[in-house]
Amino acid sequence: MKGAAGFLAAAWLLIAAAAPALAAPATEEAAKEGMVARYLLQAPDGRILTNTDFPGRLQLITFGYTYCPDVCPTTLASVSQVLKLLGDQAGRVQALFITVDPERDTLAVLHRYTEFFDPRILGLTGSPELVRAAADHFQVSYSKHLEPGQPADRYAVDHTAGLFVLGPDGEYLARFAYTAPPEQVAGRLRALIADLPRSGKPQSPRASPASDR
Ligand SMILES: [Cu+2]
Repeated sequence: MKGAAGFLAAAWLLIAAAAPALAAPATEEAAKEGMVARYLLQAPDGRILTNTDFPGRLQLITFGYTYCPDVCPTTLASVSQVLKLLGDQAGRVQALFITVDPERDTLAVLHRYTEFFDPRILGLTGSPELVRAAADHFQVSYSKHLEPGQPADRYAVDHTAGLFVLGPDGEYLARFAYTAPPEQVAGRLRALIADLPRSGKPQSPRASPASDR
């Protein structure tokens, strides 16, 4: 698993490096009508987390599963690259990987998987019902597929790909196709971070008058 993910991450970086600077494709997508950015799930350290539990920070969310052969490794390698591009500002963003395969993606499995890509990525899971509820809110669909002749636990899970960005109050802000270049995602996040209230420094109306000029 580690080897395969590492290979995919390396392949992805090669592709990204070789891509010529063409016009940016339309990779930021409009929100679907009726989409609600809401979840109630569990992190590997046992914390129960909801979409409002990261006040003052952005959330960069993707749905997937650790046995995913291609899309999820590509997406998480991209998220890792986005965090690197953000540098010091990466602390204003919480990256989250929500499993759509809670039966196999235990807390320990999730933790090992996300840590491989970037220790700052937090895996989230829950009961099948809570995972389904979160996916339904985000209008992410997923379904199991078993190839004939394969053991029952060797199923694949087809799932909606892409990245969601939530704002400082846990509300939906933006959505990207999973093919969005990390530079584009990082650029958009930087602009959103610039609009965040300064953490820990309440904005005083009596700030230095010089700052008004
Ligand atoms: Cu996947």
